[in-house]
Amino acid sequence: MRAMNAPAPDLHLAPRSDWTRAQIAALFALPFPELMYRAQTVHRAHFDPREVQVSTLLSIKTGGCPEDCGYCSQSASHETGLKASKLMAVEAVLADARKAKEAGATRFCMGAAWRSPKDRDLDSVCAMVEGVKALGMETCVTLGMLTGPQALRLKQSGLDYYNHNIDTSPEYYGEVITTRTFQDRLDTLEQVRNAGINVCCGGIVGMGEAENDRVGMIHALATLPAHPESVPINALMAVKGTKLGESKPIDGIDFVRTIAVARITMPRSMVRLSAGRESMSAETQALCFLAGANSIFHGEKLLTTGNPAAEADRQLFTRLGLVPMPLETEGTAATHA
Ligand code: SAM
Ligand code: DTB
Ligand code: SF4
Repeated sequence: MRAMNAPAPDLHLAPRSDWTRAQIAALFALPFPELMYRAQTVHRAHFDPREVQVSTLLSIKTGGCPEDCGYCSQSASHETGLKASKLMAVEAVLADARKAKEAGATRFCMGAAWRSPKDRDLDSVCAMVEGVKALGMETCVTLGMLTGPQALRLKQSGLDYYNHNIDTSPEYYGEVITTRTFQDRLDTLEQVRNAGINVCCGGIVGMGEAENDRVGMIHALATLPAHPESVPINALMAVKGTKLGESKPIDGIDFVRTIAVARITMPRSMVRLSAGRESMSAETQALCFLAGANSIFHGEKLLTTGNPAAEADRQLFTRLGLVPMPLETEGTAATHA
């Protein structure tokens, strides 16, 4: 065993896209102290470990989705008791964005339960993006599959980020979703990247996947032609009535390991501790930040499910000595070398 204060071998502080599955599996298998040490070393090479970027989510079009994603409360294939609604009016969205800004968010993320947007709907979404930008916030939308021209329209309206998750490993994907393929996801990600929009892409753990699927998921993300600027790691919100509604919660340490491996393999990306914080202890969240997570969703609702109360997050930041990441610092590390 090397001396405790010797530098860890095999640490790649600069981004690389040639990770092998074996290398990623080896990271998952590291003794926890070693994994955390490496994740922190990488994190501190690129970020101030006290800073956490704060985003707020809003569901601008809820429910009635034709896709059959096994985890999702909004799929028309599931009886979850969720009330479907039409696309919100632009002014109502901007009112929510203003509140999010007042509550400290620097990015406003708007989600729609679509397989893909209709061009008419995109007019409204572009107006929302323009309005949120005018408030001085960063913008993110997640609308399902996009064509190249749709991605370009969003870029022209000032969109900063597009969220489109690969969700799980290529092999497990078909167990979770049957109405689209893993390749469909990669195709949209390519359109987003080609349009010059920052990519927000991650996945969900706790869907009954094996550790090898977590390896495959991180491998798929870390070997994209460019790393996503933002990598959300979600713990499944098990919603009654969905195919995965009875799933057993993921073990906290396994969740932290996934965050740490994302941090090590995608050194300059923002790693977001996403869905699942509501039922996580302050201690588990603290471990996630120590493992290199540096972004959260703030606000009492995600899209349709719960998130910690504003006061709980305020206390968490105070207890841990964390500070919201100023807008100016965002993106400085994520810019690809
Ligand atoms: N319909 C679009 C799509 O799927 O691309 C955008 C909205 S969809 C709700 C955005 C992402 O939220 C999904 O890709 C998934 O990763 C995440 N998500 C949805 N339901 C979730 C749940 N119950 N628990 C954790 N993450 C979830
Ligand atoms: C992401 O990766 N997580 C967010 C955001 N991108 C759109 C969504 C989480 C949704 C959790 C379930 C819900 O609230 O419906
Ligand atoms: Fe529809 Fe998105 Fe939910 Fe899948 S995750 S059912 S595409 S809203």
